[in-house]
Amino acid sequence: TNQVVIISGASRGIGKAIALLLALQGATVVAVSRSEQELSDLTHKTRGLSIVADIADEEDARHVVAETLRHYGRLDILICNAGVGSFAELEQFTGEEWDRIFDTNVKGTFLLCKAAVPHFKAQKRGHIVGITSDVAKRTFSHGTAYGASKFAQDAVLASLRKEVRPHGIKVSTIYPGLVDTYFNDTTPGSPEAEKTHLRPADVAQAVRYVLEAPAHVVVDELMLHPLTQEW
Ligand code: NJP
Repeated sequence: TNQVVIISGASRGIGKAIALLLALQGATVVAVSRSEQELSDLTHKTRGLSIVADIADEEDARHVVAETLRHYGRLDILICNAGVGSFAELEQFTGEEWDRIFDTNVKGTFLLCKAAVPHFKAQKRGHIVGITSDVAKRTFSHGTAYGASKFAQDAVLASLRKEVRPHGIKVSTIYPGLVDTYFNDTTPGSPEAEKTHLRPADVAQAVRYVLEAPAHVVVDELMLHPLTQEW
């Protein structure tokens, strides 16, 4: 269908796979990230709109929603996917790195939702999909900053779900295990990762599933793992 969907972190990895799948299905994709070149390569394929923005910046986040509405006159779906992570023992972490992770994963999700929700409320309809992580539900060593940010991002989305349900707005949270992307400066496509990780397209299929639920159904949570992953 011709639904208009904003996808943060669409320049690569999971966000890009979501953008390609939804565009293939007829959605109008608004791709958001900080890197212009990758976005324009993608927009070439999706024939949608790309907006260069840092979702941790309030003005940028507002601009993403305003520009989408100005360009298409509608917004149906917001996918909060952009995220960053790095992993180390607690005492190795700097305060700056902590802030970078929380600003992107937690504040970025909050700011995009804050920008989109008034529009969704006015039309009494809308769907927010958050890509969090299975580590929003478990702890692991070297994950003090990233794990805590994903618990917090999950709590933002879970609170919001209760807040906006009376307005006809759905909030779905997806919890993937390991995914073969550029996350944490890795390079996808190794034969090893093929055995141990989900592909970005697997997560995109999960997004498609939650979006295809009938109007009276909301998929609150969906967790998926590679069969090989012990968690
Ligand atoms: O990572 P990657 P993934 N403003 O690095 C963008 C979660 N997750 O696809 O801005 C706007 O390939 C960045 O673009 P750029 C993870 O926590 C992953 O794996 O140009 N955009 C790029 O498009 C995250 O929430 C795994 O640098 C910003 C994208 O985000 C989500 O999946 C496991 C931005 C990141 O692409 C997607 O990550 C899991 C900003 N401030 C959950 N900062 C996994 N990979 O194993 C970054 O459980 N971006």
